[in-house]
Amino acid sequence: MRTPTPADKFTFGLWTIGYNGTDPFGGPTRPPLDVVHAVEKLAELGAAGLTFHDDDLFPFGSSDAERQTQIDRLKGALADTGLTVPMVTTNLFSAPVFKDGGFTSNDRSVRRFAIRKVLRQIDLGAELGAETFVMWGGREGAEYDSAKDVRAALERYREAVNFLGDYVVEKGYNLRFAIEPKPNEPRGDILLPTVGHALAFIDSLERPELVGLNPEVGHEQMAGLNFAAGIAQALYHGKLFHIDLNGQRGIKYDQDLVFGHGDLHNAFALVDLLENGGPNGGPAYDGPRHFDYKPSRTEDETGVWDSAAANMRTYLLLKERAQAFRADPEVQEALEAARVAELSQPTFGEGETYDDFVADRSAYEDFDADAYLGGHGFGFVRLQQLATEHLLGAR
Ligand code: ASC
Ligand code: MN
Ligand code: MN
Ligand code: MN
Repeated sequence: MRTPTPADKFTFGLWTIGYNGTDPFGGPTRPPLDVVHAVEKLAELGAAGLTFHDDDLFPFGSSDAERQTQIDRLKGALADTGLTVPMVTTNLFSAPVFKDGGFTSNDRSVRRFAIRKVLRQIDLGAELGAETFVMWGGREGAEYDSAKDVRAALERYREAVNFLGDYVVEKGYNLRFAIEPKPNEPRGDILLPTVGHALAFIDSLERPELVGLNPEVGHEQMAGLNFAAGIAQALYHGKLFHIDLNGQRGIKYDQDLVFGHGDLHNAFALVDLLENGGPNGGPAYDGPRHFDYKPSRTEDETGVWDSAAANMRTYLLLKERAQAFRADPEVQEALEAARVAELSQPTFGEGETYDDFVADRSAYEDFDADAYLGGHGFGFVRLQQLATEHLLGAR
């Protein structure tokens, strides 16, 4: 159970294992990683798939022939290993042309170029069998309030996503879009900064059913938010189309650590939610478990593959721990005492009218609200300590 297999649906971005260590203060600490080698190593480690930005596979500015050579090399490696490509995405953030964004650049010709670049990658994704197209708008934002009309930018974002929706429908592609929120970095402020902002935006689209979310652990945590709670809300709205797993330690730059190498308690709650549907069960998540992490620039190639394996092993360990937690009779009793299941019970009785409700003296006149001073403890701390002991392998 601790050895990953393709049935676990673990996938990796080519840019993750391929990260060469460049940061704002230093250049590469590792040589480039070839895609064929990457696919072979991932298959060996038990992963199910690879994802990529267009520019990860063929550098920005490649000729059509150079692009095709790389696509063919990737296809060969996929055929040899059985790895799949369940998701692709477009790089609208690295090239100088995107310095003020892609879909929302103030420069209209850049916006038109960005959408053409996306169409090419959508075609390639569909050809490779991808079912999800991620949109991380890292450069869609601003540093200066005076320089960006946010309402106009959202309208241009909307125009672009509506256009792309029409495109996949007309082409008959089996592809849905997943927006990836991030609060900041590389822009001072990024549009659609959190899961909540993106959900509201999706509601405004012409084909909302085609668009969902790809939340990333560290991105929500950079905004000080509870990632597992955000994922629960995304599931509640039927919008968890994809997920980026990694680790982050608090509100600082985007660390992209190995999954679990950050807020381990929240990672435990997340895996319990994805695998078991959370505290009261319920629909779980069926899609790829995608890692968007960066092997630290201190690591050599051995460290790259060790860190890739660490993501999967930590996920599987947490899955095992969550199962043990659920199966523990003392946990079941503590859940009962904490009345966790009672929250699934509707607040009103079936067919209860306004008149019935107001006539129910037990709801108000005879209700003893004073008894809650010093009584009616929920025992949430005891429950959380049991979770902690399972997490630590102490039970
Ligand atoms: C993505 C994605 C991100 C960014 C980042 C690029 O597609 O999910 O978080 O690009 O990893 O460095
Ligand atoms: Mn990140
Ligand atoms: Mn990501
Ligand atoms: Mn990232």
